[in-house]
Amino acid sequence: MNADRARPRSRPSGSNEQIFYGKQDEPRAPKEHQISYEAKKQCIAQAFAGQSPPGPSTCASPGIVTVMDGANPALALFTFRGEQTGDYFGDTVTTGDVTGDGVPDVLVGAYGWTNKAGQANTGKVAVYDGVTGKLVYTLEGEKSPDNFGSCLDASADINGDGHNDILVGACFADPVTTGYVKLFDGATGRELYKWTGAETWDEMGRACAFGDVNGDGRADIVLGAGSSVKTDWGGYVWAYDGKDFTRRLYAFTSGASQTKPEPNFGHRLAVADLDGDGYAEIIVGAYRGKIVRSQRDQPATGYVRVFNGKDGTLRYQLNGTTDGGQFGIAIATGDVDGDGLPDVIVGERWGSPEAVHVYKGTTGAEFCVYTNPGPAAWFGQTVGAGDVDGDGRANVAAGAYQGAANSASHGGYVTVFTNAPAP
Ligand SMILES: [Ca+2]
Ligand SMILES: [Ca+2]
Ligand SMILES: [Ca+2]
Ligand SMILES: [Ca+2]
Repeated sequence: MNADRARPRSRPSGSNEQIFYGKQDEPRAPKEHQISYEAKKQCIAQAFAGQSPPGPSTCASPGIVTVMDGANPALALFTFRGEQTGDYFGDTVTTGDVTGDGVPDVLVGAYGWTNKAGQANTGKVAVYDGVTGKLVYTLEGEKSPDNFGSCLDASADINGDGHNDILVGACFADPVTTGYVKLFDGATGRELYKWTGAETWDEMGRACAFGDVNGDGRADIVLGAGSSVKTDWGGYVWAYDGKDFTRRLYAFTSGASQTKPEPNFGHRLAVADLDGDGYAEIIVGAYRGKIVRSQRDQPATGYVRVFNGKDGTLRYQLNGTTDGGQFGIAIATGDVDGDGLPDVIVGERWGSPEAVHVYKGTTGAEFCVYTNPGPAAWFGQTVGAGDVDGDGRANVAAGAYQGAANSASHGGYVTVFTNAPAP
């Protein structure tokens, strides 16, 4: 990461926004070529330290989202700002062509947002035009403490009108953090459907994603409830048909009922067709999961399970390396090795070392790992993938939410890695 070596080149005045660009680092290892740049973290949210739900905010300012040019990390395309101190604006971000002009738009969640009636943590999502950066519209939670915006996806056009549609979670919605996920029509912002958690404490809406699970050509909806006490202590994941929102295709649980600590199965998820058979796989993170289930003395390294889209069977399981490492706190997919099929990228933010692992999507074989050799930074708190250099292979991005204690900025940063030679 070399956050310590990063140096400021650009410091916009009039705000506490500071963008730092690191110098091009020498490769330290064959798999760790990197283009590094660092963004000042606006908000150290102690309440959102991983095990804790988003709670009373300790942020010093509204959140900020900066959109960087993938080809030129020195160029900020847009900067979007939250409205309120502690609104958690930017804690969830996604892109999708909601306006229908062919250019992806930017969606930013602010689950700590207080509505006009003064209800704290109602939450909202802002949709910005990807061409102009102008606000298109906002979606709002119903009431306190919905935490509307806890998950976000706009990667699919579910009703086929040429506008991508939007999934938004509200994981702490009453009664008692039952939670819900809503589907909105991207063209109009109108609510199309609402899925509510099965029971209290489920936290439905910790995660949500589109993907064509049943292979009929239309995206389906996958929902993560990161907690639970009745159905299964450890959380669950539901997949619903994109043509019939009432038809459940699959339900997955951790199988570790009543085992403490709860594994938080479904706290994160991703959906992608890893083997190219036309059925999207469901990739579920359980960041406090135990490798050997139901045994209390087993270390909670966290794990990720990959379920086959075609029949719902477990394809493979990926395991963390460190007790308490929170492997699975972040998941993304992208074709990193260039074989034309998506690979699986998993963050292990509290591992020894903090790491981001990359696995071949078809087999689950690890072929690349990025680690943080520096001070604790929560490297792997977020992960992403996209081809920023145009070579046809996805580049891996890793967020280090806490930054490094002795970093020049003492804030979080994001590193985008160049690809290693194809394995
Ligand atoms: Ca649509
Ligand atoms: Ca489908
Ligand atoms: Ca598949
Ligand atoms: Ca691949």
